[in-house]
Amino acid sequence: MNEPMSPALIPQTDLDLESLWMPFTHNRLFKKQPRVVTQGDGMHYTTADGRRILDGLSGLWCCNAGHRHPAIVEAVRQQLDTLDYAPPFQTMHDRAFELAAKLAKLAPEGLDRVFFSNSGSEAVDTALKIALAYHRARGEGSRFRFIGRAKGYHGVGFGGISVGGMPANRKAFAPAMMPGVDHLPHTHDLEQMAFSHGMPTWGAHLADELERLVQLHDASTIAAVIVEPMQGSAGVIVPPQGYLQRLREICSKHGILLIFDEVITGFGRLGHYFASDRFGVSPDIITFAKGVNSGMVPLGGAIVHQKIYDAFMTGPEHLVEFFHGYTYSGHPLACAAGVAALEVYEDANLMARARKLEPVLETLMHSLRDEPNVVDIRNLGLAAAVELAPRAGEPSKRAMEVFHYCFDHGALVRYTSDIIAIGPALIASESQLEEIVELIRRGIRAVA
Ligand code: PXG
Ligand code: PLP
Repeated sequence: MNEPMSPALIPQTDLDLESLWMPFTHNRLFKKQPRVVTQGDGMHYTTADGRRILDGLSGLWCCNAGHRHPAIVEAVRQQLDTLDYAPPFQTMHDRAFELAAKLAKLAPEGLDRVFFSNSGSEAVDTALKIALAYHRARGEGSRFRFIGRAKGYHGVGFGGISVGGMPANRKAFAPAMMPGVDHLPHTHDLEQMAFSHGMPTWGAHLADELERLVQLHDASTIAAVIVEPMQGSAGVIVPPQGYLQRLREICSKHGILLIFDEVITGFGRLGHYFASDRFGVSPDIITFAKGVNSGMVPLGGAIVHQKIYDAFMTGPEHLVEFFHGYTYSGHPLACAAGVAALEVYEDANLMARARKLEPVLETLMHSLRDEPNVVDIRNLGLAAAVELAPRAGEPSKRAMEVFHYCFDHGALVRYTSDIIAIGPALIASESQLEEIVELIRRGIRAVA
């Protein structure tokens, strides 16, 4: 383990920090105590002041093969030497076809048409638009509603924050919320499921709320239900056993599309290429991003069931079927990285590795149970969280201090409200998992 250094160490840097408006960051406090990273290698970052930081979060849930994996780096380098960019509207390049074919092969049966975006937020926008246009193409244009879920995170586009269930992400934009959106309740209940190992046994009945919303709005007005199979951003909220199956049954019964937002859960986070495989539940659309190319170049997209694609493929052949797309839909560098990353996952057997590490991480995380202020511990795959009681009058401060402690002492974790979350890369060693959890333990003790 790294030797502890003095807390709140301010990295020595001559960078001008003022011009950059940082996303989802307390900009003023950050600029007083900057954490600036200049290099990444495998499981580690190096900071501007030369410290090694063990990455407990795969960057931001994305560098699933670790940093600068040589095979992915080489693929991007070769792509740069071959083709920089080609327009995706009315022209296309070879790498996008290659990656789409690979994804179609990996995705659950029937989901075999891929639309590329550059991020998870754009993937969600794409999926919502596909759902609306699909129903319209089939003469069911009355289906305009979306059902999201409390605590859901679906990126930051107007569509994504509307179906999302994070009050803070919606508050300032309330007048611009998409109309016709309702939400399922979330599945997190400290009294019923605190300290569950893996999937909680309580809570499948919460899916029946969907039946109530269908009765309320009438099935003929509902286009799609969108959920993260496991909620990531809200702090690793694991679905109750049987819950996703029930959502699937109710959607199928009423002709409602089911969208799994797998931006975090895809590509190994749960020990499989898709959470759908892990849970044995197939949605109609999967959104992905992040781990698809191990975070090397921005890339996202939607994988849709062939029946959906086919519904668009009507009318004169010379007319555009779907009025949607991005300048960088399937950028060559991003796709080259994607093809290489999928090969790395396969060749190094990283899905199996994640499954093997899961019980190790589970045991380590649950060993934090008796530490001060711990009110819940959750885990599934290579994702885990420890929830702390908030300090009176200072919500999220306790977890923020643990986060700072960990970074100052050599590990990157994530905090959201009073939850510390981790999502290490699939290449992590057991001793690295131990190191991360031990730093969290010391952090929790230090800020108690
Ligand atoms: N859907 C889901 C399920 C996500 O987790 C997005 C969409 C949006 O992706 P982009 O690429 O537009 O950021 C995400 C992103 C966190 C954290 O709280 C999670 C995400 C992003 C940043 C931080 O740990 N998820
Ligand atoms: N704004 C303007 C003025 C544009 O011309 C374009 C694309 O051509 C966009 C936004 C959308 O950009 P992107 O395709 O990168 O999402």
